[in-house]
Amino acid sequence: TVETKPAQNRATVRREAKIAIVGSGFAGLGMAVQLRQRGETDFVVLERADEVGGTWRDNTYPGAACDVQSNLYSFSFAPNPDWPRSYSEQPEIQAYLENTAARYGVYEHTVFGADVTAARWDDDAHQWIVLTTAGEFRAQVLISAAGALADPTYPDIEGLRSFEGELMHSARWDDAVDLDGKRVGVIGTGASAIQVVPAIQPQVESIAVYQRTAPWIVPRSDRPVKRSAQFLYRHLPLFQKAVRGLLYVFRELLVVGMTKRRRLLEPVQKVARAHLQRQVRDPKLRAALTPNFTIGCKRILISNDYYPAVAAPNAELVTSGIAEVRPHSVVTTDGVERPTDVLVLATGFHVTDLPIAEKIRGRDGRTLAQVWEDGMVTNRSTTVAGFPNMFLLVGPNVGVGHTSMVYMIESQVAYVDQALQVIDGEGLAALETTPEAQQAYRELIADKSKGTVWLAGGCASWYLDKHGHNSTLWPDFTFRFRKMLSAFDRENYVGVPAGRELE
Ligand code: N01
Repeated sequence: TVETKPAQNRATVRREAKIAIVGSGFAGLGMAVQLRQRGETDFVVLERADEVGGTWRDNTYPGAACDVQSNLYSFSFAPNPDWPRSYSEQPEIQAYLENTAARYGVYEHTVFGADVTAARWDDDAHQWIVLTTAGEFRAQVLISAAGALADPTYPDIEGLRSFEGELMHSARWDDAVDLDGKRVGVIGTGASAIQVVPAIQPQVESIAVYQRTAPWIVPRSDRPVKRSAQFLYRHLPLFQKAVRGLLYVFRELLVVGMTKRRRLLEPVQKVARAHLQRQVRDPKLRAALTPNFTIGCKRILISNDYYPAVAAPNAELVTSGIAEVRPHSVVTTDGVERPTDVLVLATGFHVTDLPIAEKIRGRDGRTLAQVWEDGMVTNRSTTVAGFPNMFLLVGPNVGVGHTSMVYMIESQVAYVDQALQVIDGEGLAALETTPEAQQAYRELIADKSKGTVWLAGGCASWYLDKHGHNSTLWPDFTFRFRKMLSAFDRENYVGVPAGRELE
């Protein structure tokens, strides 16, 4: 057995459990709660950090907030009537996740400081052997909820390692770094950068924003939630449910433009263009901030304060590429050297090259990453042939750029839970999907992705893998994803009764 976090829970967790869940972000928590609700308690949650929360725990940079309204970006089983703003900031979301974990008894299953270093399927014992920094665990079922926005990418820029000022990735913010009066450089202009730049710009002496590709930005309609609304949410849960439903439907309409009729994105692009026009007066700066691809090809960003921050007297938008980083400066390809005290890398995450995929080895000894060399293949985004009793949450083609990931996570959790009940109900030692089901799903994704703005919008993004395939996004309405996962497709799986080998 191993002690769980002393401050939060008093339990001990067995090193051999029926189910091991990797990660305790939205996906891991959602899965753990589902198991508890069904009365399944023989599981362990392996968490590398010292708190639950996943990417919301890790992204503490100033200005970190969600760009999906909280009424939608929350668990359906745990509506929160007390969200203070329509779009919550990181501390509120993190507090919500910690509360949820406490309320539903997840802490007592969680081992903190357990970073998975390797996991391998033992075909004789029909078990996963999971090696972590907190020792070895064994489980019949492995559920990876490690997430896609878990491991930051550090750009391959010459001299970056030689930088002697403060260097931090947006996803690994260090509060101890004092920004007052400092010359700051921010590399990247994605969702993270456009939040951190306005949050720190008033405080620093100067800020240089290194932009490789200008993003599309639309206005953010954020406001405090009125007390009357909170009152209604608390006493009339159906009202909050209705608001959630409306938000869901409204956002879902965007999918039509992204996947089927790109012309429907034109009004959205117009709104973004007008937003830029209104907020940036200088024509030269405006031109530099104007994207050169169709809106939606990359994630559409929302902000009211990014453009004003970049247009501020102490800010500079740098569009020349970075040639090298020196110990105290950044040099661009036009030969300009900018003295820099603090360098912020808002350069994103390993999404199409998931680090966890290098650690999990299936029946034939190959890692998921090796099996996925030609592209990430799965059955219904959740299971992989050759990896018995393994389930992926927030794996390939589950991402959504327009709506709440929590909806997708809950769809997957329900599917995995059904699979677990099949394993129990049929007394199986192992359950594994077929290569044929995988191939069919691959074709379905390729077919649905054809002509989408992500492939045809004229941009490069992390939505596509190195082969140019959409391996991250669900290319259709999200209710279709839910429908697809609503019933476990038993016919696409081979079950191994206890005591037998998989053919
Ligand atoms: O990362 P990104 P992010 N030299 O990969 C640039 C979620 N999220 O952390 O566009 C120079 O989107 C890169 O340039 P380019 C959300 O799903 C959500 O911002 O590739 N620049 C780009 O500008 C989001 O999509 C919220 O040309 C380099 C930036 O770095 C995802 O997280 C908030 C470079 C990376 O953008 C990731 O967003 C924050 C280099 N070598 C994040 N390498 C919500 O509100 C990279 N770049 C919910």
